[in-house]
Amino acid sequence: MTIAHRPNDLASFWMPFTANRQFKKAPRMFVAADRMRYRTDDGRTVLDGTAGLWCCNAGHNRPKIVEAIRAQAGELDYAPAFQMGHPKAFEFANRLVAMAPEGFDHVFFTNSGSESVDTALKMALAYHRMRGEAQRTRLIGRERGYHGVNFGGMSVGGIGGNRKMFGQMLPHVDHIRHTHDPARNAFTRGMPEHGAEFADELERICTLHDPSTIAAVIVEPMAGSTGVLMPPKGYLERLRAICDKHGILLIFDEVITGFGRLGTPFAVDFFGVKPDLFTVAKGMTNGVIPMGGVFVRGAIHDAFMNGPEHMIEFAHGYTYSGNPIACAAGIATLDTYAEEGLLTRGAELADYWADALHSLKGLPHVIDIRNLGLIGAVELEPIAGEPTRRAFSCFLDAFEHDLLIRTTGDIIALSPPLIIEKSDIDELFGKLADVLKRAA
Ligand code: PXG
Ligand code: PLP
Repeated sequence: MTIAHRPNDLASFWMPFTANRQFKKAPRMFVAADRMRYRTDDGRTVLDGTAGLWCCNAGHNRPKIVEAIRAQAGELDYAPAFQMGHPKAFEFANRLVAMAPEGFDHVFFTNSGSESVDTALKMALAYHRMRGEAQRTRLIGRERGYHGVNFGGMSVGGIGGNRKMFGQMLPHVDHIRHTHDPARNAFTRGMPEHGAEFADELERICTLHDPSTIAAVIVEPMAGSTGVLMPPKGYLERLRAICDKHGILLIFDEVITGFGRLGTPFAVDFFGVKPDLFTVAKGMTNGVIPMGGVFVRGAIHDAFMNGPEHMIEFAHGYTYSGNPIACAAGIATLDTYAEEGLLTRGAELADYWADALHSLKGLPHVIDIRNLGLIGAVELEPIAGEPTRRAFSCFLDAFEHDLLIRTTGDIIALSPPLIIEKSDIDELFGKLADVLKRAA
């Protein structure tokens, strides 16, 4: 194959969530990808330990998806999203609702996880207003939560570094504490035993603000971006019970957990706790075309379907909501998942994955290891006075040794394509063990 030439000027592109100056001094470029592996511009093959950014769940360059995009582009490239329809949007929505947990009868289309979150928050506020509870304007998130980067998601998000530069954000937002408790839970396999009681903080916040002012609580059922925090056993059930008691909507942000990451189609299936709305993106189209969505229970949708029929019920939507090429990619993605059993493959591999991951215990600087489904995290002791440097050095070293990992703070996060084979798992953890042994 031909290798693309390095662009000779990297200055124009202001890269997202990137150390731009470091990158541009020593660029890391992918030029092709197939199944489990990327190809770099210097001709190396790199094992994808992160499914891109938690999104290429069926791996790369999947023929059905590629073909669907080509065909759709040649047939109907774009149709107006407002007041007009096209068949693929309805077909994709039907397919999604058919595979969603029972009761989620409708899906609203967006173009990213961030847009999905802001859409879900707006739905929650509007829903209460429709029902005559316009005083429910408060939104509750959680420390260390990640809900994207738009103003709504950032406001309910709880990662300090993502918030501190951007002023006041939304008013009337509060946060419950995060669930990380290494003193009691370090090196737990699967869900931690301790910490269900952290959910009770929601009750305290309800008392403080008056629960009848709270519209919704939003959490990631498994917190990904902050460095992979599994919900303690019983925790999500308690959140659900407190929300029910006070008439508060519960939103799960399934942007990472959706589409097979935990070995079930959705985290709702895995944990057996049902929110009122849940957000998706990423794996919805295998990451190939930007797309996201919000799944909604029938009763919430129906509350909007009042008033004169010629009136728009929900004043919200994006130019690219339900874009035809995105929908075609999404349908082909669901076909690929179904044909290859990928949405439950994580469950088959979870034990093998967990064994390999936890074998890293005892290597230098490793202070915690966490796993669930096909997700893994290795938490490293930070270098004194230089947080994030150790993990970032591991990321660079892994890349030089043909392995793509992701780091956040001093945590290494792993989330491979769900097509991963046992031999790939061996290779991944063999390489990662070497990285950790070399780590300063
Ligand atoms: N909610 C959750 C739970 C997410 O994980 C978003 C919303 C925002 O999605 P968009 O599509 O707007 O990026 C996310 C995204 C990482 C990483 O390495 C995680 C995300 C994005 C990029 C990197 O942890 N999560
Ligand atoms: N800004 C302007 C000036 C617009 O006209 C629009 C959409 O029409 C937007 C922002 C929103 O763009 P999008 O629908 O892609 O989110």
